Amino acid sequence: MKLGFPLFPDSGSTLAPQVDAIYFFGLLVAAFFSLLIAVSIFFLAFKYRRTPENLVGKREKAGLLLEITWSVIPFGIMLVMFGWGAKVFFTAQRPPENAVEYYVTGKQWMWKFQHPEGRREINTLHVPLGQPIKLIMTSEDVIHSFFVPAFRAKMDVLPGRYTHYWFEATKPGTYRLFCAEYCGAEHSLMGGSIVVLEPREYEAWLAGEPVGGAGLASGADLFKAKACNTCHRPDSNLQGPSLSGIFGAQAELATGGSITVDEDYLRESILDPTEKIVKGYQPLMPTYRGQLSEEELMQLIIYIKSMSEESDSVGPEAAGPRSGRASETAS
Ligand code: HEC
Ligand SMILES: [Cu+2]
Repeated sequence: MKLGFPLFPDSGSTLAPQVDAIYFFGLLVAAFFSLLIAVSIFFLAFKYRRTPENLVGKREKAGLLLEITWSVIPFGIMLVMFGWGAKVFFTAQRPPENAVEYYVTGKQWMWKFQHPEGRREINTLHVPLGQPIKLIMTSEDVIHSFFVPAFRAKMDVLPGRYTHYWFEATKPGTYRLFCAEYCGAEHSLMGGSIVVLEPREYEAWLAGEPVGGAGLASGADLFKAKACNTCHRPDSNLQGPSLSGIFGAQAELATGGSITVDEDYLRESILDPTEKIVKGYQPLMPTYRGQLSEEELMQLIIYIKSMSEESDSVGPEAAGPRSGRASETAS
């Protein structure tokens, strides 16, 4: 469909054709019924126009069969739209298992990115082709929204919690990124681009970039600088529980019950340590609210997650036995 002007945004992700298909289906149904109704109005108005001067209207009995037909058919079409829409929605909301995690911080008025290998970028994100990519996103200040029209996906970026976005790019190229939530004076300038590279080119690009970024300490450094290690040695239970292998596992709480350790739980544990106390421990941990930027918090969370990965490779014993915690990865 070449019209000389962009009727449709470029299509660049595995999700795009699915979203377009359901969009066109909706459009087709709407166009068909609009036409049917418009034509019927004119046809019936003409057919039943008053010919003899003294003709008056008479009431028609409603036909039951007709009533049922024009209720059941639209209902069926709506159900198709609902079922199909739900399927595409779930696909869009659930990152595939093998997705690689990238981190995004929105800030008035820029996007900051961090690669899994630690590379950092502002307003431009390089990603490899054909690899599902999961973005873990938060905001330093107000609500932003991450929107790449070519990927047909959009997700709000909220202060104080993490939201997720995923895509798998289907062709190399540069795709525009927009902030889709009015966020202040320079909202319209808060954009950027996603650069999709062939996997080999991506490797070459990565190799040429320095790890880490100016002025931002790594999670491991922050863990020492903020004295987390005085209570949480990675390999032992001192005053605080060992953090090795906790990500994705269940945390047993002093109040009873348990909770899956995810990014939001780690965030809360650091900013509001007294909110959920780990079973068997005293509420000794000081709050770090106001002492860490969103980006620093993210570095700490990435670091704690990486401890989990290490413990996966050496086995649960090497990471220290954890009382009262059932790791999903430990067999
Ligand atoms: C004074 C000692 C102390 C310091 C310093 C400390 N913590 Fe803690 N931390 C604890 C204790 C005790 C607990 C368990 C009780 C609780 O849940 O508050 C805990 C719990 C946690 C948990 C929840 C763990 C779980 O198993 O569910 C996380 C995550 C955590 N701390 C991270 C950190 C980070 C990151 C830092 C540094 C920025 C830090 N802590 C600094 C003592 C400390
Ligand atoms: Cu914004």
